[in-house]
Parts: sequence; structure tokens; C-alpha cells
Amino acid sequence: MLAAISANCSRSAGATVTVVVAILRVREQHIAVFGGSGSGKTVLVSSFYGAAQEQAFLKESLFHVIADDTGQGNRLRQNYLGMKKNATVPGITRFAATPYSFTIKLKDQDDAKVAKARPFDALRLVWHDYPGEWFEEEPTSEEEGKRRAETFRSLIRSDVALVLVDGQRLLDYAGEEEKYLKSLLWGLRDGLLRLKDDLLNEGKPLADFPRIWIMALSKADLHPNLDVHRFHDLVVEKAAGEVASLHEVLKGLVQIPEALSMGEDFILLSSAKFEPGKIEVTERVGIDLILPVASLLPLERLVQWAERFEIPRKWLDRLANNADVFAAVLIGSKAFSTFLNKVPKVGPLLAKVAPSALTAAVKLGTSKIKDMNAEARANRDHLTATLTQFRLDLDQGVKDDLLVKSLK
Ligand SMILES: Nc1nc2c(ncn2[C@@H]2O[C@H](COP(=O)(O)OP(=O)(O)O)[C@@H](O)[C@H]2O)c(=O)[nH]1
Ligand SMILES: [Mg+2]
Repeated sequence: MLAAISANCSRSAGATVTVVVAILRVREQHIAVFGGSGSGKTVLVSSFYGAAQEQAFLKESLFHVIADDTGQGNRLRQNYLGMKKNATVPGITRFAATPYSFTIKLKDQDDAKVAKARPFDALRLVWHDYPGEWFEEEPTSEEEGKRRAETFRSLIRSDVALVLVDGQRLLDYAGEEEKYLKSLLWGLRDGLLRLKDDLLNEGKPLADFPRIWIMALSKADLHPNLDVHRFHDLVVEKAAGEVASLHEVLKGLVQIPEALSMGEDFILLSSAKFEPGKIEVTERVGIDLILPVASLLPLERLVQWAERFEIPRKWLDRLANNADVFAAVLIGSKAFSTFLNKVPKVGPLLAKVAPSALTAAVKLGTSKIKDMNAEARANRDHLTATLTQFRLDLDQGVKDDLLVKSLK
């Protein structure tokens, strides 16, 4: 928002000075990425950020991806350029848990009229790596245990968690994939159980916690014949019991345990095409779905849950961050305020909104979204264009057999 703060400074001459201050209204979405050492976490975040700094992306895109920590951004870009130019990969980072913070800043932030009409100006994506080794190995000291719990606590604001299934290890275990899949899921389950006492406040289940746990095949380029449905089948065939018991453990950690999707969503990811002596960074799979998944999937899921069971109003805000503003953009601020005006003004913003406003936003058909996207692009309303594009990207991801979304 460009907030004009009028400071009426009386000067001796009686002149009035108006100071215009630009305040960027930023909405934050967090995403948690769980994966063992070598499963592709660092390469993934480097590819996500590096590709967004390419001229081709900068020209075409509706937004810039800016690293909030410049030094960290440069390191990620170095990783990316090393892969692209010299086929070198980033160094191994065992036991490192790093949050990365990116601001998704719309282009042409300065059109005052468009800016004023939108409910927020920029999205911040905070990306949390959680090293899977921490789930495989007991902490070596009490202090180490504390550090793990603290790191975990920082990522529980995420709506979405990706569980990386290492495509290389699946190959190593070809024919007996259950050995790898079971150990991965048991490790996660045991790790969570070990953290449980530290995480819960006097045994009270958590309100804020990732509610959507997506199984993500990393290094999908190593599996050219595996589409997302076959990956889904493989997980069910080889490790359905382990998925179910991880689901049980997650349920034991949260309030409103019905609002949890575990082992219902699947995605394919490849950060680049790795060939002998060459890393083709332009051949990426699923990376462009990360922002849409982090931002819009929670809103969609919230509506699905609300159709299945009663969600107390005050909970709407906690189960999917920013669902209110995303819905407002998707159905248009005017329509959204009509919904708002129909309900009593109490409690947090979302509690005021009949879930029907959210449903309306989610149920818009693809052709309607396409129209809105074209219109927003024409009007240079980049926020609406971006979010409607995210919706179209999700639809396309499903069509391209890269993404399976829960039907529940
Ligand atoms: N084929 C393929 N290999 C990958 C991909 N991403 C990572 N790798 C390989 O996996 C190694 C470990 O990746 P890294 O991101 O460092 O794993 P981390 O320990 O989870 O951070 C890299 O050095 C690459 O050799 C990918 O998308 N495709
Ligand atoms: Mg790493």
C-alpha cells in the first residue's frame, strides 16, 4: 500500500508538507521441506531461486523473487550457476537446517490506483529445510535435542510440508523400494514422537502445524517413466502401513486432527536434468508449482475440509494462513467485501467471512480463471494476475501428471 501520511507541519510561512511513505504490505507463507542428507534440498532451493534470476524469467514474469538476505541469495545463485556452467553441485550439508526467506515482489508496484485496490502487495515465502538425518539418528546431547526441537518449532507455521522421497535411493533399491520407503517414513514418525514432548505445551495439541503433508519425488529426472500416479501407486503398494502410522502420529500432535492430509497429495520434482558432465538447469520439473502449492493449496484444502466437517469460525485463520486475502484476490475485492458486509464484524478477519466466500473463490472454473487472468494482465493488476496464474498452474500440474491433489 502506498500510504500517504500527511504531516501537517506548521511552518512560519504556513505551508503544509505532505510526506508520502510507501509501506509494503507483505503476507507470509511458510513451507517445510523434509529430506535426508543428499535427497536434493539444497539443489532444490538453489534451482528455485537461481532460475528466477535468469533474464528470461525476469522479462516474462509478473514478479521478482528477491532473497531477503543478500548474502544467502548470492550463495544460492552461485550454486545454480555452478551447476549451469560447470556441472558442479553444491557442497554436502549434513545436519544443517536453514530457513530461506524470499520476497515475491510484484512488478510495477508503483501504480497507485491498482495498488490501493489490492489487499496486499507482496508475498514472502519462507522455506525451511529440515534435515532428515535428525529423524534417523538420536540426538547426541541434550543441547542437540533442544536445537532440533527449536528448529522444528520454527517451521510449524508452515501450512504445507514436503516429504522428499530421494529418487536416487529409489533407484538404488529398485525392486525392493519398500526397504527405503519404510525406513524414510518410520524415521519421520519416530523423530516426531521423540520431539512430541518438547513441541506440545503441557501436553496440549498444537493449533499451528503443517496440515498438508505432500509426498514429493525428488530427482524425478532419474525416473522418466514414472508419472505422479505411478509414484503414488508405488508409495501405497510398498508403504501404505507406514503412511497410515505417520498419519496417526501427526493426528496426535494437533487440534482438529480431521484437518490433516497425509499421504493424499503427491508431486514430482526435478531441479535440473543431471547427465554425465552436464547439468541442464532449464529442464526442471515441478519447481514452478512450489509457490502455487505453498499459497493456494491450503485455501483449497480448507474449503474441502469445511465441506466435510464443521470447522469453528475462529479456526479458519489458523488452518490456512492468508486464506482470506487470497480468496479476496481470486473473487475480486468488491465481491469479497459484499461477503464481508453480510456478516457481523467480530473476531479475526476470516471469522467474519462466511466460508461461502472462500468456497466461491475456490470453485471458480478454469475458464473463468483464465478470463480473470487475461483481464488482470491487461489492466496490469499483477497481484490478481499472479494468483489466478497460480491457480492455472495447479490445474496444469494435475493435467501434466506432476501433481495429485487429495480428493478428500
Ligand atoms: N538427477 C538429479 N540429481 C539431483 C537433483 N537434485 C540433486 N541431485 C543430486 O543429489 C545431490 C545432493 O543434493 P543436495 O541438494 O546437496 O542434497 P541435500 O543434502 O538434501 O541438500 C546433488 O549433489 C546432485 O548430485 C535432481 O533434481 N536430479
Ligand atoms: Mg543441503
